[in-house]
Amino acid sequence: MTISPLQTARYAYEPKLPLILREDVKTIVPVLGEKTQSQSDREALSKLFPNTYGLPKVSFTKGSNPNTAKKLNVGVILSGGQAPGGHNVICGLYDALKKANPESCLYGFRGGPSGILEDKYVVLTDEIINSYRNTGGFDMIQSGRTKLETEEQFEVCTQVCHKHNINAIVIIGGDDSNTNAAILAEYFRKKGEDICVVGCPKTIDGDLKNESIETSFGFDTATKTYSELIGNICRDANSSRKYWHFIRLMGRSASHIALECAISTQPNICLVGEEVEARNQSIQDITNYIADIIAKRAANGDNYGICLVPEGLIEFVPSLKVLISEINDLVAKNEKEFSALHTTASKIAYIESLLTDESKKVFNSLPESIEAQLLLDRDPHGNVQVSLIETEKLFIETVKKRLAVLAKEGKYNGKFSAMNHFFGYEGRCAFPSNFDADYCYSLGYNAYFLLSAGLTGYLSSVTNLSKPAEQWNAGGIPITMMMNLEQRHGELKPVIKKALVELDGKPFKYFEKHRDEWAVTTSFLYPGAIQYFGPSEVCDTTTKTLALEQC
Ligand code: FBP
Repeated sequence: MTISPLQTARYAYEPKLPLILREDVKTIVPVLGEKTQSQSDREALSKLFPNTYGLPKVSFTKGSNPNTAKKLNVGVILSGGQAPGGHNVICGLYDALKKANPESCLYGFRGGPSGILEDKYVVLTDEIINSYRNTGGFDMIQSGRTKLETEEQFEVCTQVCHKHNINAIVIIGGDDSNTNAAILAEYFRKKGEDICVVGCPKTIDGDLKNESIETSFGFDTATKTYSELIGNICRDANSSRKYWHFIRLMGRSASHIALECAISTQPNICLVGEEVEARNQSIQDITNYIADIIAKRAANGDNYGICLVPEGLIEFVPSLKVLISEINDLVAKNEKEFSALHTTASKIAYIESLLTDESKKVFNSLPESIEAQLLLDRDPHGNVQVSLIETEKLFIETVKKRLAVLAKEGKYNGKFSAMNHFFGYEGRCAFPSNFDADYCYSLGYNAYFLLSAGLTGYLSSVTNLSKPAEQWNAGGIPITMMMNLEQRHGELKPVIKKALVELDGKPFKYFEKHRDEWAVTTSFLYPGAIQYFGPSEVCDTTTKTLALEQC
C-alpha cells in the first residue's frame, strides 16, 4: 500500500503524555480522592446507580502498582460520529496494556456498539496499531450509532465478555454513549460481574465538557480544519469582493464550533444558537440582523462578506423548535403511514394536515426544500438530522427578500450575490493536530490505569490542557458526577448534562465585544493549515475557546 509522506512522518510522531504517565507503568498508582455528587437530582440518581453513584475522583501518583502484572483482556468501542484522534485513544490504551503485560489482549469491536452485540471484533496487533498511529478517522475498527441501553443488550454484552474473558470495556463516545457506559457499568456491578467500563470523551461538537472534562477530543482539529477553510474563503472574498459566503458549520446542537471558528477568523457575521434562543428570535429577526449588516457594508462599497451559521441553530429558534419537536412526535407516532408515502409532496401534505395551527404557519413559511429536509429520516434518537438541513440556503433566500424591501425603502443600495457552503465531514477525520494526538493518546493510556485498578463507571480525564503536556493532570472522573435527570421522549432519564455555549462565558463575551467591529470593518484572520512540525507556538497551541476559558 502506498502512503503519503505526511502519513509516514506522522507514524513516527511520539505523542506527549502528562509527566506522571511517563513513569514506568509498574510505578503509576491510582489515588482515590473525595467521594463525589451528581450535578443535581442526587437522591434519585443515587437510587438509580446504587453500586456506582458517588465514587471518588481518581488521580495518579508514584508508587508500586501490583495490578499491572495482571493479564487483561480489554474490549474497545468507537461510538457515534468520527472525531480526529480516535485512533490515538486506541493506540494509547494498547501501548499501556502491552507495556504492563505483553500477554494482555485488546479486542476492537467493529462498527460501533453493534460490534459487541454481534460479536464482530478484531484482535489488535502491533501491525494494525502501528499503521494507524496519529492518523485521523475511525477506520481501524469503524464506528456506529447503535445505542447500548436495554437490559437485553447488556445481557448480550455480558455473554460476549464471558466468551472472550474480557475484564473491561472502553467506550469512546459523546454524552449519550458515556451515559450508557455508566448504565452498563452499574448493570455489571448489580449482576456481580467483574467487568469494568471506562469512557473517553469524544465529539467534535465540544459539548461534552464540564469542570472535570475541559474539552472533548476532536474539537481542536475539526475547528482548526474549518477555520483554515473559512480563512481561505475570507481571503477569496477579500480578493474578488463580489460574494457573500454563507457557511454552515457542524455541531449537532451547541454552537461551540461556530464560535471557535468565529474567534479564529473574525468573519462579518456569526450566529450563535444559544443567543438566538435566549433572545427569543425568529427567522425573520435573524434575517433582519444579517440584512442590516449587509446594508451597512454595502454603504461602504463592500458588497461581500462572510456569515457563519451553526447547523444546530435551527433547533434554537423557538418557533422552529416547537415545529421540529411536533414533527419528531408525528413521524414516530405515525411511522407506518408516513413511511408508506413515497413522494416528498405527499409527505409534506400528510405532516401539514396533522400539525397544530401555529406550527403549520411556521412550516408553510419555509421554502419547500427546507420543508422536505425537515421530514428526512430521523437519527437513532428520533431527532431530526440537522446536518441535512441547509439553513445557510434558507438564510440566503430570506435575506434576499429582506434586502429587496430595504432597497425599496431607500436603505440599501448594493449588489447581493451569495455562495453557500457546509463544513462538517471535511473536519471529522483530519489528521489529528498535535494537541489531539497528545490528548487522545493520553486519554487511552490513562484509561488503562483506571480499568487495571478495577475502577468502573469512570471517564478518563486529562486536565490543565491549555498548558504544555508535561503540566497536564491525569485521572478519572465518576460518570455519575456529571449527570442530572432530563426529560427524554416523555420520560425522566439520567443523562450527562450537555454543555451549551454559555452566554456569560469568556469565549462568547470575547466574540460579543468584537463582533460589531468585525461586521463592518473587514478584519478577517487567516489561520492557515494545521502545522504538525515546527515551532511549538505554531504547532501545539490549543483552541481559543480553551485558552479563553482557562485564562
Ligand atoms: P457525535 O456527537 O456522535 O460525536 O457526532 C457529532 C456530529 O458530527 C454532529 O456534529 C453532526 O450533526 C452529526 O454528528 C452528523 O451525524 P452523521 O455522522 O450520522 O451524519
